[in-house]
Amino acid sequence: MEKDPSVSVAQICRDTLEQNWRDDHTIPAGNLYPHQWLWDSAFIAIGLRHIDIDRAQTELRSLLKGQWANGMLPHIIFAEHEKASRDRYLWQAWRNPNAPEDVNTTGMTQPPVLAEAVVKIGEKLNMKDRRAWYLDMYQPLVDYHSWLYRERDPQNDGLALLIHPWESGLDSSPPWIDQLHMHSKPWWINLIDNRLGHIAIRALRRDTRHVPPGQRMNDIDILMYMNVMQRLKRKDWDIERILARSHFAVEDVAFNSILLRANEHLETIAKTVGHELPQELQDNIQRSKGALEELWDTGHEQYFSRNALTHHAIKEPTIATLLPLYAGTITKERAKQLVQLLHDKKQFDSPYPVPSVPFTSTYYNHLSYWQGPTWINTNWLIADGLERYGFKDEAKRIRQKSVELVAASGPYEYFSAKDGTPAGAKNFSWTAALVLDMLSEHSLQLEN
Ligand code: 9WN
Repeated sequence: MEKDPSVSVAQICRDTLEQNWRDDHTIPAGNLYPHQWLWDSAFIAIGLRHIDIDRAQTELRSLLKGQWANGMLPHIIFAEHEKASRDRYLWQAWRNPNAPEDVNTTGMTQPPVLAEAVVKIGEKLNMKDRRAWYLDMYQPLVDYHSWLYRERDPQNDGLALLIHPWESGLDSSPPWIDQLHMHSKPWWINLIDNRLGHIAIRALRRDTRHVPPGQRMNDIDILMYMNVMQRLKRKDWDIERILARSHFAVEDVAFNSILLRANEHLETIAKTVGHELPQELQDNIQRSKGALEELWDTGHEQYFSRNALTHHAIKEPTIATLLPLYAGTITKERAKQLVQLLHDKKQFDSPYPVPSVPFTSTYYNHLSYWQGPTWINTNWLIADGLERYGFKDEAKRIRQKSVELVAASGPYEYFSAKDGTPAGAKNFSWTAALVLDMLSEHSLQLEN
């Protein structure tokens, strides 16, 4: 009998998740990412539910340990072992009175995929267990979404703002690099942008010890990211003080698309447990439903993130323009326009869709982090959105190609959209988890 190739894909994915499991959560990848990340855990739980539902629930419950008193879910919960002490100290979240006392976290968030993961797990449970599960997660989610609007939408325009590119999850995406160079370039950067300076920065970097430097952010950009982080820390992670004199805040298309979908899931959760969402949150959710339209650019016919303070569009095309498909709040007409971009060979159509920036972008580089390669999490989100808008063939192709990438090379962090070359971290958890989900949910003929 011919060997079914999917047997090994699914098994490799399960092995990766096993290998990266730590007590009550899954790290994204050994060496490079030794802590727990917020949106990683949500994606990971979506895959884990096919292997072990208790473990999937534990993965999400463990995120709540890091929740701040004001409702924020931090982007990282730091490992407690000795080797992680440098990272804990670098962030000093304890400077803010809202930070939890018994765990160490960062002072910023990441895309709110949590409600999606909660619902996806709920779908696997009988009604009694589902209600109990949703009840457990309901208040933390309400607190988190309320915080997002209270602290991150000070202008009440229905779009949450981000204060650091790491919050977007698409760290080195061009709009962020653009804003960084425009508004947050310290005077001393040019002085150290030379050979010796680079040698010094490289010696301090841990990531490039594990991944070829050309596949990560460049030395100067990463230093500038660290510099912004230090500035936020000096304001004790206090949003009022941060925004009082900042020019560096972005209303990010991808983040807000994810928030819109998460709101819908939160409404489902509330309905299932028979609770009314707080009135203020209901109003905010309502107001944000049409807000993505503010980010549509007629002329370029796509969505752009914008500077949250000036409201100027940041006209750097990226994969984020496709995420409103996932939000589900745009018109069918808009969805069709986005699908055209997906079919355009100069933009996003590629042998291994979907590249993180279009081929026409001046930033495009096939192996460079969020500036070209295909990532499985954005594929998962886009395919989910396409399917709900009725573009089933497009959704299927993206999933099929994602699985093929992992079948050929293993669950890497990202892949060249042109030739499938694997890049970034090996044995990357969300790649493994989401491919398992694609195999289990979408009869791709590769399931074992
Ligand atoms: C910083 C863990 C995280 C992902 C992000 C990805 C990358 C971190 C880094 O890894 O970011 O948060 O060190 O570059 O960009 O999306 O959550 O997998």
